[in-house]
Order: sequence, then C-alpha cells, then structure tokens
Amino acid sequence: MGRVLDYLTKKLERGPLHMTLIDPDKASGAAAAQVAAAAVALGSDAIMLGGSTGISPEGMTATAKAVKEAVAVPTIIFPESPASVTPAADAIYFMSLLNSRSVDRVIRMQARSALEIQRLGLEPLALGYIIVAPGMRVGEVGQADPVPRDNAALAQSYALAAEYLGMQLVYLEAGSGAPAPVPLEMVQAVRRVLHIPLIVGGGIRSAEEARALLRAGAQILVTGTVAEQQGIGPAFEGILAEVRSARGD
Ligand code: 1GP
Repeated sequence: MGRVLDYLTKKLERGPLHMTLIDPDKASGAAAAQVAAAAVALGSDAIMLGGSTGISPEGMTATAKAVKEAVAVPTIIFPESPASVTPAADAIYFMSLLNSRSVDRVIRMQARSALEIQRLGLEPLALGYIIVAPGMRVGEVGQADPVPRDNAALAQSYALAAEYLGMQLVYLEAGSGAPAPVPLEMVQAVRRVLHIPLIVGGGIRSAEEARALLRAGAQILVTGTVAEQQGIGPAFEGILAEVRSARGD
C-alpha cells in the first residue's frame, strides 16, 4: 500500500477526516501555504490541490511546493487534466469521472498521464468520481450526466461499480460552490453498500451540514469554497470542530 493511502486508511480507523481543497489558480504559493497551515492547525488531514479550469503545470508545481513546505500532512493533486501532474505533491487522485459522457474523462486522460505518474514516483489513489446534481462547473467541464438528487439508487450503483472495479476511494461531488451538499439520503444509501472510504464534497459551508453528512456516513469531507470566500474563519472552524468531535479528538 502506498504511503498516503496507508496514512488515510489508518486515520480512518479512528474516525472521519477532512480535506482542504485549494485552487492553485486562485491562491498563489504563499497564500495557499498560509491557508493550508491554518487548516491543518485546526485538524484538516490533507490538502487537495485542484480546480476545474486553467491550471498550468507551473502554477500547480509552485503551489504544491509551498504547501508541502508549510504542512506535514499529505498534499494530493485533484487533477483537472494531465497538465495538473507535478512531482512536487505526494499523491494524485487517479480518478475516473464515472458518470461522464466523455470517454476522455472516464479513461483516456488517465491513460495519457499514467506513465508520467509512474516516472515521477507520484502515488496514484484510484478514485471513482461521481457527480451529483447540480454538479456546477466540474459537471459541465466533465460532461457529466449528474446523478439526480432524488436518485440515491443510481449513486449506489456507480459507487459499488467503482468498488468492484478495484478503486480505492469513492467521491460523491455536488460541485464546488453548489447551493447545497450531496443529499443526506444519498450519502446514507451509498455508505450502506460500500466497503471503501466515501468522500463527500461540494457545497459544505456550515457546521450543521458537516455534522449531518458525518452522521449520514460520509468518511472524508472536502471543503474549498468556504475558506476561499471567508478565509479560515468561524464557518471553517465549525466544520473542523464537527470532524474532530466525530473522531473523539
Ligand atoms: C469541489 O468538493 C469540492 O470539488 C469542494 O466544494 O468548494 O463547494 O467546498 P466546495
């Protein structure tokens, strides 16, 4: 097992985790490092670097380097395309957008970057990425047919297919900046059938939402927008307090 997957697996035995998503296109190296350090001080367990559009390899590398210098937790690339690959991070989500109409997003982009990832020694984390309505920008760019919010059975089917394909993680994504997170019933339904860790992100802005998602069975919460818009302030602190309390810290 790779080092980052081993870290996540061991930590998940103790309870849920939180990951902070930073967009290298919106935060420069120094700004990203500052957000990462503040987030980790509050208990965030990893830093994800990514965004839906316009990420240059140089920007990704500079941000990954700055973040890695600032924090001891893993830095994971959340790739937009093969251009997001940089050896400056610890790992990369080797992710397939399972409900995309585009074969590129399901497997061709991955094939284009696989040898490079091996050459650079980046740890690939095999991840089934499932876009839930509204899906926001990533749903459009990814040419997804988003899972309707009232169709938990469809989300279950995709998630279990990811597990049966041998993926290591499943990510239910409502889209960055979504007006509401993935529905609780959907999280519950997916968790009931899944044996690999369940990541939930998109639209999480409050402690209440975080608590409800954790109760529904989300094992890793991802937030980006809340810190982007409000900085590491009360909302972010409240979300992290819920995660820490759920794991008994
Ligand atoms: C987006 O799930 C992440 O890929 C985070 O979403 O920006 O809405 O927190 P937010």
